[in-house]
Amino acid sequence: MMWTTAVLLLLLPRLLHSSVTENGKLFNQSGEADEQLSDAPAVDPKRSAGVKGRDTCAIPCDITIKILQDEKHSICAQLQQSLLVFGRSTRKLISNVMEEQQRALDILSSQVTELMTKVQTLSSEVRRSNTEMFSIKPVPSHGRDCSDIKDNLMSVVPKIPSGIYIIHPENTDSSFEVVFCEMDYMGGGWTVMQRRTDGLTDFKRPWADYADGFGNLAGEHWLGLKKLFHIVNQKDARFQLHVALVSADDATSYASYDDFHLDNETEFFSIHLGRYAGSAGDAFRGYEQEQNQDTAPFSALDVDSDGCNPSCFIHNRTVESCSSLHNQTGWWFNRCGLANLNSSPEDTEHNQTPRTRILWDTWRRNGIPHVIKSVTMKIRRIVTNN
Ligand SMILES: [Ca+2]
Repeated sequence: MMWTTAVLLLLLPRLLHSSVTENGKLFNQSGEADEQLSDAPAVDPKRSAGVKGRDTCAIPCDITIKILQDEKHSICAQLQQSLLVFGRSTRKLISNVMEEQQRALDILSSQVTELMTKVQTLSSEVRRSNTEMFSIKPVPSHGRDCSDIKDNLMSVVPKIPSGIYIIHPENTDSSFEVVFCEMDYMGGGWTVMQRRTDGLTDFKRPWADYADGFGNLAGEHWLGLKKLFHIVNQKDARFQLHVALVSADDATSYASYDDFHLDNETEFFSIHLGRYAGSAGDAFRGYEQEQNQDTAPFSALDVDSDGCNPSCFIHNRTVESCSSLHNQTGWWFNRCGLANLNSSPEDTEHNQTPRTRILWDTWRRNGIPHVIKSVTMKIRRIVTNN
């Protein structure tokens, strides 16, 4: 390769200066005929200038021509040989470059293949995790209540979160209901029917609101008597009621009833309670028969079934409406009674009567009822043999 290039470099100036024609004439680059190299006798310009018309060749012209022709043929042969060598070298060079490029392409191709494999693996991983998510997503909307949702999800997810779920109780033609499910408290599966914590939700409501429900499911709310009726009156289902109380000084207590159901709206959603258990006392039944709120119908400010008809005498006061006495809230009043969990956590209006506050009279310390700052009422299915 190196010597070929050297020969070419030696020959190139000469080749560029002139080219050889078939008839033995030499042409310069512009194509003009060089008379000195024609078949005519060679003439030395200096000599011909002095001796005009005389043959001035030192060597006979035919010999000079022969030498030049030989030289020409030799140059042509060398040129052809050089071109051949150059061609072969060029082909080899190109071949080497192409082989190198091919190798680089092969490496790139294998890298692309490897990346594609990784992408496919990742895609299948994503598809698999999506499938797993979708497989549990519809389950929460196929429970009849929070206990049913818990039972359905238990085999699918290790920990069921508390939160807002869609339920569809049996024997209802209504649309799906939204409820808050407590899945952490005492084994979970609780459907929250009432929560009172900060007093930010107004519980001074008419009958229609207590029938349909109001408030914020994630915070303070009343689920609604109609929804509650549908949940607790499902076929082959029995529910327990749990009342969880927190006092102003952060003491906790509870009252539990092993059966809880309601009559329908024509019976004013009368409450029915089973056996009591707990630490807060049975305020629903109170100390005396006339304080017993079990089987009492629900009353509100505009629907009065409170047992004070026309009036009761309570704490040296004549009372016509227990709802009015209890901060215009709704409840299962019976001659007002000793329990009303819908009153306010705080006495925001500085009313001096304790009946404007959350009332659970049987939870006492040193004979004095606790000041209650928050309460949650929740229900859960009781496992039966039916
Ligand atoms: Ca009344």
